[in-house]
Amino acid sequence: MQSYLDLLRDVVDNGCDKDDRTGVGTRSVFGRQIRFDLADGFPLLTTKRIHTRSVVAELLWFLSGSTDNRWLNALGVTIWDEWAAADGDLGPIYGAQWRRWRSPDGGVIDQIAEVVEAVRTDPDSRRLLVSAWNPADLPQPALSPADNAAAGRMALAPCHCLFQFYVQQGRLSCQLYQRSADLFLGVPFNIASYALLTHMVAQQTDLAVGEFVHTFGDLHLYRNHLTDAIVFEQLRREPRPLPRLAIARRPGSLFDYRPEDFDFVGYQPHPGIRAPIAV
Ligand code: THF
Repeated sequence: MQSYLDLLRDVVDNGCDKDDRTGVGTRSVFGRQIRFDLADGFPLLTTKRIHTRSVVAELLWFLSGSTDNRWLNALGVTIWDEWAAADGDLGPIYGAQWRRWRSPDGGVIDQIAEVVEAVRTDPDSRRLLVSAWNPADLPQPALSPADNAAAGRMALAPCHCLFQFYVQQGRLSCQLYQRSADLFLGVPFNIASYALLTHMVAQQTDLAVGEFVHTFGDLHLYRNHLTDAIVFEQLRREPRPLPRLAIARRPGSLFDYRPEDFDFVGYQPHPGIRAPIAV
């Protein structure tokens, strides 16, 4: 995960100050890319502890098609609490777009089921894409996240908004385009989440894992993370060997995994670092 620390350094050294929607302010660069060969180990940050239970639960929640924060809360996960309406609703965010993109004829498109089937039947396809960016459902900037959700719009515009699979020599790779990336808090989650998804899709399609390629638009550090106890503490730490992902069984479909199916074997991170989340 040296490449993650290099990105931190890059934003600290080359970023420009920018105001943002949340009012916190960021230091930001535009257009970066990192890549991980998933055969070399699971890309889970070792220079601070990542809460893998939250990563796994959030991905299973997206895959279930749910956009109800109470589903996550039931598993003890609170990372979406700040954006939910009073009844837990988040509007048509990732789960809704991935599994139930509304088509003009009134039907719905299950992008995830279709892409898994296409990886299986047409692995050379150059159309193995899933988009969460649905302009018709974007939030209205004047409303709060909870008010947008209550109005049937996304509480938050998708940050990780487009991904593509690619098959070569029996290996499945995935590239993500992330338009907006909170490098300290969100990105370690996002890397782990898409690496996990790639492992799951590979298992379901009888492929080995290839690379995870992570492409960033606005890549930023929130100003309140640029402190000696947060970003600079992490930069002083030495990366440790990556864990290995063990999947306990092979469920019947991509939608049948359970949290206890995943084990991050040999994960020995440095201690966690608390940081405030920008809402
Ligand atoms: N908003 C912002 N400002 N950053 C984000 O990364 C982000 N997301 C999702 C939606 N809005 C965002 C939410 N994802 C944490 C991690 C990921 C989140 C939200 C919060 C977080 O607080 N992590 C802590 C605690 C972990 C835990 O409680 O399990 C951490 O130390 O990692 C990015 O897609």
